[in-house]
Amino acid sequence: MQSPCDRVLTESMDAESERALAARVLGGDPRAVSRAISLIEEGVPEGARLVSELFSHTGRAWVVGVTGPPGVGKSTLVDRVAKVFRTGGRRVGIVAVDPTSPFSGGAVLGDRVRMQTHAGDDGVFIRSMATRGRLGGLAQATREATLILDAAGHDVVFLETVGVGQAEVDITYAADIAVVMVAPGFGDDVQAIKAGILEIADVFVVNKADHSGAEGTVAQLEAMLSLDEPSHERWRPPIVKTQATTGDGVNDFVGALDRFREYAGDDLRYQRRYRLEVSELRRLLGEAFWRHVEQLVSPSELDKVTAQLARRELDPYTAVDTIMNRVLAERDAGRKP
Ligand SMILES: Nc1nc2c(ncn2[C@@H]2O[C@H](COP(=O)(O)OP(=O)(O)OP(=O)(O)O)[C@@H](O)[C@H]2O)c(=O)[nH]1
Ligand SMILES: [Mg+2]
Repeated sequence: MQSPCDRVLTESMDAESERALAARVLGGDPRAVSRAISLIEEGVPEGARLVSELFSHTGRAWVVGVTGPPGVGKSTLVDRVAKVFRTGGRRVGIVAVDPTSPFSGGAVLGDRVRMQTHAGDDGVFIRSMATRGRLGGLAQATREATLILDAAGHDVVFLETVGVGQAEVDITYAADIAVVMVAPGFGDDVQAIKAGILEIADVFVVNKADHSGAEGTVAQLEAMLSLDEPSHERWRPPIVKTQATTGDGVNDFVGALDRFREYAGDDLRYQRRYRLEVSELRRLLGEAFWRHVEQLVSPSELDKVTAQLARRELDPYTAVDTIMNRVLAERDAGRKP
């Protein structure tokens, strides 16, 4: 058994190793970055403390969200762009998210191939993340992984994610710029992703330009864009054609990113970050409140309320009021001397 003295010693050692890890992240050490992201994925308090410690060192990286259907060529394109940025001396972080697979098997395998492409280059950090069954948790983990890469001095961070426009998997909200990728031969994908797509895309990429039908896909997108009310006051999302496998069009794509960055300036970037922080704050407060509920209200009591809801003996709003009042009453009782 630990004596109180031992415990203090262990805690301070832990705090010390956490500080050491934070320092190594700030120094750009890839192994420390990897460890930090694992802590975040595991959802352990050390991860949260690390984010707290590093947060003031973030905000410099340019975060590029790349989203599109499976197999459209996201990873291939991001690798190409990473190479262009590396030539310019910029450090690149890549977070690939696979919300469809609970194990991220495919993504991990893909990453091995990608690691080889950038083997020996410490300026490129690649990491896959899986849902582990919690979609909300994924968005949080992705956002926090981005913060770690930012703190570690990556100039550009790519967030690669499958799917478009589904709020629950939409991690582009954590991005400074949202890229939507499509390709010919993906059936009705342009139609399928229509809902919500125009609001989020800053740049469209039509990849696999070598396939016949690329022009048709571009035309479809153009038609969609001209029909829609301009959601961006001055910025009309460009449509860039690429062939990621050969690198054709990649410089145009980089050019489009640069132009948007110039257009967005500090103002739009700030607005998006503000919007992100609003939802982050709500989410964290919600989680903190829920932890509070779990501490104060027993599982059997929560069960009882849930059963009442299921049997329609109670409505959800009254249920929330009841639990809120329980929490507030417990808090007040705790305050009494
Ligand atoms: N012909 C052709 N094939 C391409 C092109 N870009 C990518 N591919 C191929 O398409 C396949 C999928 O590419 P990825 O880059 O893995 O696609 P992804 O969107 O990252 O896929 P997921 O991560 O599984 O959603 C690979 O076999 C690529 O080589 C292209 O421009 N033309
Ligand atoms: Mg991929």
